[in-house]
Parts: sequence; structure tokens; C-alpha cells
Amino acid sequence: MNKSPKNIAIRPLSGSIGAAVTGMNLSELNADQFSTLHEAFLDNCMLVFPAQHLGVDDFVAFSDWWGEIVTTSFLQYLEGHHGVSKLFNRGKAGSVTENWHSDTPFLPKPPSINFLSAFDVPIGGDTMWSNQYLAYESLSPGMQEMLSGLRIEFNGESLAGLINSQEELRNFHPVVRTHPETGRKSLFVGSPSGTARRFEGMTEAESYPLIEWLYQHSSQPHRVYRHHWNNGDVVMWDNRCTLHYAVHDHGEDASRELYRITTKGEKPV
Ligand SMILES: O=C(O)CCC(=O)C(=O)O
Ligand SMILES: [Fe+2]
Repeated sequence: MNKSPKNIAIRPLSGSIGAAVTGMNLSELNADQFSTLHEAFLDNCMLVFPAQHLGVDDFVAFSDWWGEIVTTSFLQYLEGHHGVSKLFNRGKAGSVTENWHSDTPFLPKPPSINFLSAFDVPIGGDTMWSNQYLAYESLSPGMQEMLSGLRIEFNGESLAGLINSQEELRNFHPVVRTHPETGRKSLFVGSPSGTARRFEGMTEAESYPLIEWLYQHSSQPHRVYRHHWNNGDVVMWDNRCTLHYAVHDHGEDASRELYRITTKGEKPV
């Protein structure tokens, strides 16, 4: 456990991704604390802050430290808090997040950071995150070299059927991206049956086997942390170097409410 001078304790949550932060109140964040959190965030890809019980205003104020809040036409936002959405149980069949994904990778600039604040969570309904730096670094040198320069077509048109989107939902992004802050390379894939359709210049049939292999590789259990939620938890993750998966094991009627904010990202390079 790393005990910083400000009483902030940062404890790794797995051997591969995630850290829990205790000993601080997110609604009273100062610049020194922010810089400790920022470093821990870049090192661990996702942070858990147990038992914060933030009100919506404090949740917004916390995310403001990290970047500009963005919205998408895929979600509805709270009245009076444009930028904060509320996740709730849509039933297993209605869940679009029970699969390994990064958020809206088909946009020209997918969001950089996501924040969830647990308001009313059931037993179950865990969320998992997988480290995409390690997914890239564990590829053979030959595979790393073959992937360098390749781009994937990310396509959100199947999701767009759910909404009346005005956004551009088809974009090519590099399958190996470099994080703008850490300079580390990570794998950037999705499901070839979902958003990650094909490599640029190739057909879907040609691309499928390798994208599928990379997608399976990207979510191996030894690169995953699985979070059991408690009311009041705040979790933030880096959408540029992780995939995540919302487990729907809590039944159709269980209440599961979390507030959600995302911050603006940059064009993946
Ligand atoms: O419900 C969850 O745990 C996470 C859902 C999700 O994929 C997201 O908020 O981006
Ligand atoms: Fe998501």
C-alpha cells in the first residue's frame, strides 16, 4: 500500500488493473490531491473511491477537474444537469453494455474518461475492466509489427437504430493507439460482430478472424478487475486504454442506478 503524505491511500485491486483510493473526500478535492490521483489514474487505468456518496453537484465538480464534460445522443441527461445521465436496469435483453467494449469508439473523438457514481446497486451487477496496454504488450513482436499502421473501421450504425443520431458513426482508428499522456501503446479493438467491423482496405470476411482473435485476447481474465459495487462508490476509468463489461446477473426487477459522466477525448493516434 502506498501511503501518500496527504493521507491518501492507494491500494492495487488486482495484478493487472485498478486501484482503490481511500483517505480522502472527493467533494473537497484540492490541487495536491488531484495531482496524486492523476498519477495513480495514469498508472492503474481505473480508480475506485469507496463510500463517497457524492451528490450530483459534487460528482460534476469532481469530473470537472479531469476535463470537459461531453454528451452523446445515445443517452438521456438529467434535467438541470446536462452531462449527467442515469444508468438503470433495462433488463438483460435491453442491455447494450453486457459485452467487452470501449465507449463509442466509432466517434471521431471517443470520450477519454468515464465516471460512475453508484446510487442504488443490487447484489450482482458487477462491472469488469480489462487493461489494453497489457493486451498490446503481451502480443508477439511479429504481431505487434503486423498491426502497426493498421486501422479498424469502427461502426456505430447498429446502435444508431436505437436513437435518432446526428453524429458521424463510422470512423477509422488505429488498432494500436498511443496514449496522449503516458505515451504507452495499447490495443484498440471491439467485437467484429459489433462495432469493430474490418481493417481498412480489407473486407469484413478477411478481417474477422484476426479482429476476433484480438478481441478474445483483449479480455483475458488475467488482465481483468471485477468490481462489486456498493452504494456510494465512485469509479473512474480511462476509455483510451481499457475495455469494460457490465455483468447482468441481477434479475429484471432489481434496482440498479448509477450516475454517469464522460469527458471529452481526442482523435486516437
Ligand atoms: O453499467 C455499468 O456498469 C457500465 C455500463 C457502461 O458500459 C458504461 O457506463 O459505459
Ligand atoms: Fe460502456
